[in-house]
Amino acid sequence: MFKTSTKVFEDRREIFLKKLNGRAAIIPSSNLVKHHADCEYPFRQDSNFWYLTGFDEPDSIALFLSNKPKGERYILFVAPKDIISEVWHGFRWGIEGAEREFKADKAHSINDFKHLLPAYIGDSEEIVYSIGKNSKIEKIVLDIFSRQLEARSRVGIGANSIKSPEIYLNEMRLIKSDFEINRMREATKISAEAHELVRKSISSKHNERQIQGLIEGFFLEKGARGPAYNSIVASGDNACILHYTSNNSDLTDGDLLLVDAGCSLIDYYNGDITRTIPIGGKFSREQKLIYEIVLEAQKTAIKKSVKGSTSTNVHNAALRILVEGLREIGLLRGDTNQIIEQGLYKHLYMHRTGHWLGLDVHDVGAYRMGEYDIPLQNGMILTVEPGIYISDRIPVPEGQPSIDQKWKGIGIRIEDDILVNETEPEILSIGAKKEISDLEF
Ligand SMILES: [Mn+2]
Repeated sequence: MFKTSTKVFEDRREIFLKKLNGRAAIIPSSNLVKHHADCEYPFRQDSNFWYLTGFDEPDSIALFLSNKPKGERYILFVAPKDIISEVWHGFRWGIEGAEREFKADKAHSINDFKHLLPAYIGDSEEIVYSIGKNSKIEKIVLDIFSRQLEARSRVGIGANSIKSPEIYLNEMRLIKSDFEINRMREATKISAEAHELVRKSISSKHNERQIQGLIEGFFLEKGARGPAYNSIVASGDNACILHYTSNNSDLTDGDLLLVDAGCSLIDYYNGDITRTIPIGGKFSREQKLIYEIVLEAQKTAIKKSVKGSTSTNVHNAALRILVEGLREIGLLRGDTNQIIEQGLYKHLYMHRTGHWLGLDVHDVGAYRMGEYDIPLQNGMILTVEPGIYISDRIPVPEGQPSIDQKWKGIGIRIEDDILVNETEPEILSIGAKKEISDLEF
């Protein structure tokens, strides 16, 4: 039932059609996925389909015919109106709704896709379709493509290759428009407020699951769709498991609590924030030393998140501070450059410092083209999230100091969402406090 401004999507379709330059693009929606018995996971629309259509139903396909005149270029295949089915599963816009409300030049029933597609794409030189994502639609597309390929040798027209839509869409989605920046401000604001709620009420909570409930309940209360990804609520040593989502341990005074959580708005824009706070209100000496290193690494890396810099620069800036800090406290040994070049820090810091953020939490777009790093540009949004994770799960590399018991079980990550601007980087998640003086009570 949900519908947002149509203009935004019309503008995107115009740009996409121009980029297609004569090609025909087929972009399917997501489908419902079975959870158990006859229950499904909550529906999550395909980000590319959403980006171009704003249509929030499964069983749909958008067809873009860039070689056709205006008014015949945007075709939607949707689930037709069906009163009985709608009584069970909810409202559908149907064929008329797809044309009237979502501005399709022409809409059809999804059941007619197979029969109508050949005539629509018959005179396009190239098909644009993402292979490997939707086996049911893919079979139809490849069948029609191979038949046309065969006929092409006789009739002289028809597609002779398939190209990925990601080539065009990733580039578009990587640079956020003013509309998108506003939506990202909203997603990151709600996400930051949820982290503040945790900070302020941690002493009244007894286990990780209650913290998860607090955060995700807040997302819903604020009108978001829910969490953007499985919330990580990891106390003590659990924080050393990067994708810990069991969230079923009791909180212990003296431990740290790492929370990595963000909301997904109703139109799928996402926040992604991590904070690590002392459960009893006081950092131990060791926890504080590690926290200070990670915080300094993060602040330095954020400063590098400016126009003309690269995501590699951002990562390297954080990495250097982490390695130097760990050397100073005796958890790494040797020359900083050598430690970095030989990866001798990877038992303590084993991930990159950030990723693009947008409609996908790990948003689309290249970070480099082979050896060439993509320069940061205005309108890009990235996370900056260095961390240190001290456990004995990964063996200490040869020549590096063994880890004293007092450090073990400390896992710290600090993550903010950054908009690259003409001047200073804008910290979208600034509302979530991270100074030691704010976290202790
Ligand atoms: Mn992240």
